[in-house]
Amino acid sequence: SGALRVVLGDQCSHSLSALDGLDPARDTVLMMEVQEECTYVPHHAQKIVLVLSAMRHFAAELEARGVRIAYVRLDDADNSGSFSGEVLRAARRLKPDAIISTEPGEWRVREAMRGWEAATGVPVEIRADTRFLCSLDGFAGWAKGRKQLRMEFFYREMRARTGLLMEGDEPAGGAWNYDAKNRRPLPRDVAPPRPQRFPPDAVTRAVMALVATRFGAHFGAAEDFDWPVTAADARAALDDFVAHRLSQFGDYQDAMAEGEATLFHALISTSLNAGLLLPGECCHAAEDAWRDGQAPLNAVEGFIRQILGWREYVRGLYWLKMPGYAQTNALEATRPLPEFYWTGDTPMACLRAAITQTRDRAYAHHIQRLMVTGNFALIAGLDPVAVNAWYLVVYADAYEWVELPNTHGMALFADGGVMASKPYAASGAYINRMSDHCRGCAFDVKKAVGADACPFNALYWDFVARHAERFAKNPRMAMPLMGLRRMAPAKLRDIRAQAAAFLESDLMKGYT
Ligand code: FAD
Ligand code: DLZ
Repeated sequence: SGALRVVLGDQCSHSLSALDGLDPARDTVLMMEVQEECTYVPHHAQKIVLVLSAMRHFAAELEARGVRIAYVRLDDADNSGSFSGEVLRAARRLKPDAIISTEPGEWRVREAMRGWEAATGVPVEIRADTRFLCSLDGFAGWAKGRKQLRMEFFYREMRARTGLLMEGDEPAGGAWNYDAKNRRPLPRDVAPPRPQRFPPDAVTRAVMALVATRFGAHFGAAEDFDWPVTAADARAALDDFVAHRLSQFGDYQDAMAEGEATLFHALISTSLNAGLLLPGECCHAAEDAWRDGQAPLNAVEGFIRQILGWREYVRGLYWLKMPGYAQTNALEATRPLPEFYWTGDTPMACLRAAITQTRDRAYAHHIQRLMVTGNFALIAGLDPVAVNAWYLVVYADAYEWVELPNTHGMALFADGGVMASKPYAASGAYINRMSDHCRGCAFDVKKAVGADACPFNALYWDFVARHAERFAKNPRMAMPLMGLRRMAPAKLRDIRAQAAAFLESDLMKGYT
């Protein structure tokens, strides 16, 4: 008997290390749809559709290449419901001489994987996930001895190491980072191009029906599914982005607009994280567009930084800091998640837009996640455990390795500054500058006090005042702290009373 090669739902890549050296005459690939993975958090219905449909398509591709597949469907009668249960069942049935897997993306699953050898009595080989551009050892080596793990320095090393956007030893164009150019709001006369659509095929429609029946109570609806589920479609999505949106990606990277869910973003995280696209492939496609004169350097550098920099960095940080990372609560935030995070039912226009769009499409772009839902959670002092769980549920691209550092570290500062050098706290003025949401909002963004005052304003100053001592020595907080000191005591008192009243109001009612 040959090896049992295990492929998980976010490992749908032909270059997966678990498939290296596969012998079609002897080996079997095991893929498992299991209840535990669908419910360890109640994922958005579209995320479950995405993963199960990608798995079914990938299994069919492997089969077409002559690979023997043991595929367990969610509704198979004997399905035990968990990875460990299914590996055991397959080992008993197929009697492999080895089990070969690729390290999983989540701590939880790695812990389970460690038990497979003892449970089955078969040697288990766990291979590194070579789809990432930085190995876990490489990241640990970079981090060793550093006081601060700033993404920017990691990114520069990755540029030099990969040669992406390099001219000899120098960064292309003479600078590493063009972020200062990437902060424009969307002008009224600029209409972002509609992204390519991916209507579900018969395989996906069958999964949609299964998910609607089994997980009908989960957030979001399976019916509106429109994500790539094969490598070919994922590549088409990348090509569509490079051809039609990349050139303006940089300019409007931080913009938000009412009714515009995707702007100039790439919409490739769902494919990258499921293994349908590889990070190197995305970076090279963008670099080629710049070298061919199709996109400016600020756009291409901005895009490559997200993938080569941020994506690799958060993964390295996750594995470096887990399992303790998820437990920290540096700002001692304890407030329950308000119900409107699940319903979108709030008079605050920016939050309503971000949350209803998240429910409808399992997607929001980075600035919505960071500066609207994330910023609100930060300044209102929402409990990081509840907020992390929300982000893991609601996005089709959410896996803990990428969701947790972004939420816990970047958005909530709950890691006390491991990831971000200052909290991303902002008042309504930021949202007003970067979007048109405030125009149609029930609240007045210019006011901090009064019945119609924008809640972000009072919450922001309340946050700064609450944590003034903690941030007194942080140079990046000097400006807001100076603003606080200059504020008349009576005004600050009114603002903090406004924040306290808002936090106790019906608008903040917790989920029951
Ligand atoms: P684009 O804006 O077009 O960017 C291109 C690609 O760069 C993305 O597809 C993604 O792969 C990568 N990227 C960009 N920013 C980041 C980042 N900060 N970390 C890692 N990769 C990045 N991303 C996820 O993939 N899964 C998550 O669960 C997730 N949770 C987040 C939670 C919060 C609170 C925040 C602030 C960000 C989160 N992100 C997450 C990062 C980012 O918001 C998404 O990757 C991005 O919005 C995906 O849309 P896009 O493909 O259109 O990205
Ligand atoms: C997210 C997900 C879901 C919903 N279902 C499955 C599944 O049934 N089978 C599977 O192999 N993977 C699934 N996944 C993805 C896994 O949760 C993911 O592989 C682990 O979290 C490790 O990153």
